[in-house]
Amino acid sequence: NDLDTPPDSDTGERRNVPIGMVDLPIHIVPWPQSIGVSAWTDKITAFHLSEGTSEEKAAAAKINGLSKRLFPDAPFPFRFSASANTHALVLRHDVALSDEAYGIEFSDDQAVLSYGGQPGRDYGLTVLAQIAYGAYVDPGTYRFPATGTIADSPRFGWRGTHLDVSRHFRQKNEVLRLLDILAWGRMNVLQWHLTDDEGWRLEIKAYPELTSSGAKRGPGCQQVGQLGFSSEIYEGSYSQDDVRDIVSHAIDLNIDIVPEIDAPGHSTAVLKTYPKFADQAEPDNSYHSIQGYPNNALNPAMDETYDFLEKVFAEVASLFPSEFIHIGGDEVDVHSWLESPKAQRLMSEENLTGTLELQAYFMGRVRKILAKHGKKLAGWDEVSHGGGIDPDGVLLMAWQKREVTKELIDQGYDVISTPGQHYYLDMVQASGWREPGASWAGVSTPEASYAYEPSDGLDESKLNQLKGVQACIWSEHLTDNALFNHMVFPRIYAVAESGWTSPDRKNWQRFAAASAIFPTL
Ligand code: TNX
Repeated sequence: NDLDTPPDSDTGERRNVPIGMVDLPIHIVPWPQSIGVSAWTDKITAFHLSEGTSEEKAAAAKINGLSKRLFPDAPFPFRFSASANTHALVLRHDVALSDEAYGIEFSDDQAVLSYGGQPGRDYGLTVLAQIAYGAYVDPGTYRFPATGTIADSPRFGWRGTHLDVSRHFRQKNEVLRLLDILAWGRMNVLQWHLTDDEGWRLEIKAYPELTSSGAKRGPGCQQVGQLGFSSEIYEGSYSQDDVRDIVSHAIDLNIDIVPEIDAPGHSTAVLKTYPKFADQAEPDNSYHSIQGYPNNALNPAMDETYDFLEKVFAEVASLFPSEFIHIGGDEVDVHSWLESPKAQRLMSEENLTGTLELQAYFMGRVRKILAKHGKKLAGWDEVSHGGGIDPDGVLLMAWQKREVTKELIDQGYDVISTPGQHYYLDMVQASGWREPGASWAGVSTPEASYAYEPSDGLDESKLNQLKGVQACIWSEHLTDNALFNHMVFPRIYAVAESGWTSPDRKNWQRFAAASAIFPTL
């Protein structure tokens, strides 16, 4: 008796619904791979952990904290309780389940939650909290399935969100809250876009001016460009202590933070802060990036470039425990190198036939720097241009259009699907002058984002190279939290559900109704 299927429309029969009550919804996002519920409990106020290890009790307290932080205004926050006389919750570690898998068996007086590892345990508890917040009856009471089963594990191992904090900065507490929001949707990666033309946001001890100067724009500051013309100084950055706090919160919530240092392009903040990293022979103003910044790329033929990156990546690698560091690689205006004698010399020494090949040469060298620190390279799809690099262990984000996913997979790369047309949360959601956002990739309605299937058109035999999906929060347009919320919800959870739930189990109406339990920033 699956809740996917509506009640029988001939008889209008509902499943064991108490007289006088409408059928209760179940809001779970993302929707489980298997769920069947046939009866509901009477009102209950909390789950009592009747048995459990100290880790299990701590996990329940953690999910209490998560839902309390997400919904501070809920008058009676749902909780897992230590006191007796409530519905019992039994936790069971099950070695047969994978790390992220969990299952729940509901019966009249208890629920048994089996889990593979810490993520599965936390996901199961989160799902119970979601059921409570979705089936809120009257102040302080909830109903739960009294007979039913959930068996669940994710479709993809990478269910990511990318956050651009360069164009518009997000305070530390907002980043912490975004991690809570991801955890609520069982997402497990934050790609943190820490640097761009408009500001460098991460403290680097070897180059303190990157933040003391490179994180500022406005009157009297160096950076100019599309966001550089405000009448006040705009600034913001994270100290390394801030980062440690954020990383530890993420680990607690089973989220991997993948830092992104965007190179060689999108580097105005670096080049204006440290003019010595710019090739003085390049013309000042002849070439512009797509966002209008003149010559904003680090020069791949200068030793200074690699010295700089060595020191930066050494610090980044020590701050973030992630397997990958994302090095950007997008939208490089390679033409400025045409006028650099150093670049020309290197190209002839290395037999490089063009500037895109020079870009690929740069990627290969950066990859070696990362490897020294035990990190693998992730980048945008342009890392594959100009001949690309050896795809072994390289993860690329396919952003430009759907076909790119297939092209990269055919070249041997592991790929995350993040198409601008569907997964860029800065795209407008409707046409019309009042709808905020960018539109270079078209209109991206929440329903279209939800419907996008990342594996369409891929060879069956290569599906294992599609590692997951990612929502991208580019922030040129996100000037305040109201805009952030308007653009991010519900599309972020549309991507979360595509990352978790099998395509045949998705249902837009059911998903849209669950927005009653979506938080905001
Ligand atoms: C393209 S996607 C960019 C970003 C912009 C975004 C705006 C990508 C790798 N680069 O620099 O913020 O479009 O939608």
